[in-house]
Amino acid sequence: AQKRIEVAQRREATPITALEQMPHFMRHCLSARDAVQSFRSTGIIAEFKRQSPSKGIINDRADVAETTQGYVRSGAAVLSILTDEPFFGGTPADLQAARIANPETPILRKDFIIDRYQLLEAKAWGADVVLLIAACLTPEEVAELSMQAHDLSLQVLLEVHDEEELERSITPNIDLVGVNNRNLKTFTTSIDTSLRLVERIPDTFAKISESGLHDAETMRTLFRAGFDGFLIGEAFMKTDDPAQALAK
Ligand code: IGP
Repeated sequence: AQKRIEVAQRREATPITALEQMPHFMRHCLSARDAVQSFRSTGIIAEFKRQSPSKGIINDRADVAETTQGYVRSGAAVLSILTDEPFFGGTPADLQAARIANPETPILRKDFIIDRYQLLEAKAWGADVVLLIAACLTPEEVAELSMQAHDLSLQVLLEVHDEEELERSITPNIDLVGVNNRNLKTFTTSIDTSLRLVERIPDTFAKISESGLHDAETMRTLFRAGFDGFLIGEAFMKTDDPAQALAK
């Protein structure tokens, strides 16, 4: 409900015709899916995240351009930029700054997407792929939004937490399926969620394990289980120098 109000306010300030005039709107999108699946890829989707509901402030000093360039230099395949302000302290300006700083890396708009207007924003700000969270959307909404995303040449990452969400939400217009290891009720993370669900994700989609990932050994386990990509935020952002964190 809060998102609905937020979207309505932004639509009031910036109508669709204005979004369509923005410089990145006509830009050719990069493939996040190819970036994680290609032979030499690290599969790492590195996230810029200042704060979260579960951890509070993680890092409120890091510069988005410097941090994301550091991620890319150290091998990130894709960047994930939070644009949700109320819960995660992200902004549209963060995404636009990351885009300008990293012209050749696919970027995920990380937000709670509930409306086609947000897809147009993602396109205008320079994103290549959007997150759709199964827990927040009906199967019909997932189908509709993913079709609209594809019409704009944006790829779609569908996030699921369990078998039920996966089975009800899967539609052909999805490119990547992410299993969130974080339990939304307790905020604890367990990679068992990923290991349990991976076999149920059809091979037509890239497979991403999300949240609570900290070490290379865990990523090797997930890779062997069939995952192509790993979404990592806090492990990088909580260090003194997030730009260097992935290199270590
Ligand atoms: C990153 P972590 O534990 O490495 O910081 O997790 C990412 O998976 C997490 O930020 C996330 C998220 C989300 C944030 C996953 N799904 C949906 C906001 C909305």
